[in-house]
Amino acid sequence: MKKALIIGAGGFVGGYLAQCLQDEFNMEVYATKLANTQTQEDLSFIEPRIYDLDILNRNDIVELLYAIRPDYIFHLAAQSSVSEAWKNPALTIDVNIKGSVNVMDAVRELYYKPRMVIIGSGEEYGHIKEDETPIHEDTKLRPGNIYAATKACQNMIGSIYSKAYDMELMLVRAFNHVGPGQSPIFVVSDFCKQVAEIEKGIREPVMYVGNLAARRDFTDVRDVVRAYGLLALKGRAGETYNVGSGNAMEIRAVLDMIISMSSSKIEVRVDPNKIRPVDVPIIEADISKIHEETGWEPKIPFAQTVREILDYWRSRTGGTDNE
Ligand code: A2R
Repeated sequence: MKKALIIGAGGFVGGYLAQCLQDEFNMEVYATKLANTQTQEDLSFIEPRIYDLDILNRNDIVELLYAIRPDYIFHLAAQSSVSEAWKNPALTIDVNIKGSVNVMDAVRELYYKPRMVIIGSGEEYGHIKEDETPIHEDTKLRPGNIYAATKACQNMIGSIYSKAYDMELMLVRAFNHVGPGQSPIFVVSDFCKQVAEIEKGIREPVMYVGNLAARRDFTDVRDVVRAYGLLALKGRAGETYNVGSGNAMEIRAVLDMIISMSSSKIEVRVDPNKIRPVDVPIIEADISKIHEETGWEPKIPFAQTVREILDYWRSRTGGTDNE
């Protein structure tokens, strides 16, 4: 059985990826998380193969790689929030750039060549011109925020490591992924949580929203992790692959869909705190490259994902049920 190591599995995507690699790709899954933090998804099904690891400590990465000797490595560890990156740019640069270099460099030191998938972001493209949509992997990068700049840098260094050291690194630009369990700092989860709280009567029937005109490309996290597995098996070294739905949705339409799934009467109000300093009007992926090379395409309809996220928050929200 092939061994897969997920670095940074304590977050939203890690649990889904672990489940997918085990069930759909028949791999023995190992995972790392930050010490003293609760994992967001239940990882108990891979116990005891869960290790504490801070990617800022290069030597700890080397030690762990020698102990496990994984065939595949999935690098998810990151400061993954755009808004947090505005508040804490230095930490974001440390984790997303220095930390990622530590991981690549530790892998370079191994006596064999594991295949590694490094997760970047659709945000790397930044200020996209209208005639560049949907965005192909070769489009010029114009990152519009700190998080995006760190992920663009990770991608460039990954591409250099792959060529310079003949490493099997596949570089992903993941567009917005959503699903049950995602933190409410992300827009779809935020909206669904607010609706669930309104339904239970623990919040006034008003939704607080940011910029509703932005258009984003949303994919169910379970489709996203399947793409990562396929790239580990079939991706070409040094290549960058978009992973998204190929379909940008206006945030206003997402909000309307979520509100239409509730019987509560809800007013919408703009909260200036939810508007980011710089926003990118449209982000939509061209997913033809990953489709042609691995056969991947998203399968789960967006409305199904939204309903599951809404039900997730309904099941976790207390109060008087008004529905
Ligand atoms: O900050 P925490 O406690 O949530 O931990 C995050 C972890 N992490 C680290 N792991 C090792 N060493 C570090 N210095 C370090 N700093 C943070 O990486 C978290 O458990 C994990 C990333 O998970 P999420 O933030 O939930 O991101 P998600 O949604 O799972 O996305 C995975 C990847 C990331 O590279 C995103 O930037 C990309 O997909 O979209």
